[in-house]
Amino acid sequence: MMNALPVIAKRLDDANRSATATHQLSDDQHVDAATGYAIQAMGIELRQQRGERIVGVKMGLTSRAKMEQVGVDEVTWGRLTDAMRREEGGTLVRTDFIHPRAEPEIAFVLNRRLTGEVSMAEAALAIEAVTPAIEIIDSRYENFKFSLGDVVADNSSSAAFFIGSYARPDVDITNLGMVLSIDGMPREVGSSAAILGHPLRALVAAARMTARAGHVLEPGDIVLAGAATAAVPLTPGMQVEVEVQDIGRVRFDVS
Ligand code: OOG
Ligand code: MG
Repeated sequence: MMNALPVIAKRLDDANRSATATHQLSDDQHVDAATGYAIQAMGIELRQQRGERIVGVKMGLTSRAKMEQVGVDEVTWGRLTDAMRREEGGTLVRTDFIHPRAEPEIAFVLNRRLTGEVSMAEAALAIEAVTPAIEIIDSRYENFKFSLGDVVADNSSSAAFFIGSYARPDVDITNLGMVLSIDGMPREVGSSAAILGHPLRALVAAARMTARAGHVLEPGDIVLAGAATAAVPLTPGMQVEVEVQDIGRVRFDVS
């Protein structure tokens, strides 16, 4: 039985709001990436109808470590809303999520519109600030298992994010150490170079891929470049911190 796309978008939205996993779309029908993006847009519209505002985008699967962890080897993107943003140093409630994982990331804050085919130099000029970031991903699918179309439909697993303090836009981000620590002990260690060879490429990809969907990156938007390492499952009591060399730290607790 083929389900209409709005029905699927609603099922994923319900799964998110009730923190209850749902079965993969590919159990019922094949969903390609283009269909996945159409479902994602419908799901975001449901959020907007509840008053949420788009504040940027997240890039996903921009590093080999991430691609290998979930078995999907294409770069994806999703939308970030104001309701997904969490206070730096704050507390994340484990039961608000299905099976949350934390990822060490770098975020860009934009100072101008950026859309379509842009060069690395143009992308660099659009950066107001660079910040350390943590993305919380929480696949709405059972066992965190999905195909490319499935994960795209599910807003690329995005659930929440933390942004640290702003660093100057001209800091060299080519090859910075990135450490995700749990309770003060390093758990995942990587380099910003793992993100498409240079995290700026994630911003170039964001401008290009979002434009295909008619989405434009606006001044003030936040763009998460994607995780440099595998994601770490969260359990109550954990203290999570990400440090990005030369940029700074960002942390939160899990209750
Ligand atoms: C897909 C989202 C991946 C990243 O930073 O690579 C992602 C997933 O792993 O569930 O956010
Ligand atoms: Mg991510």
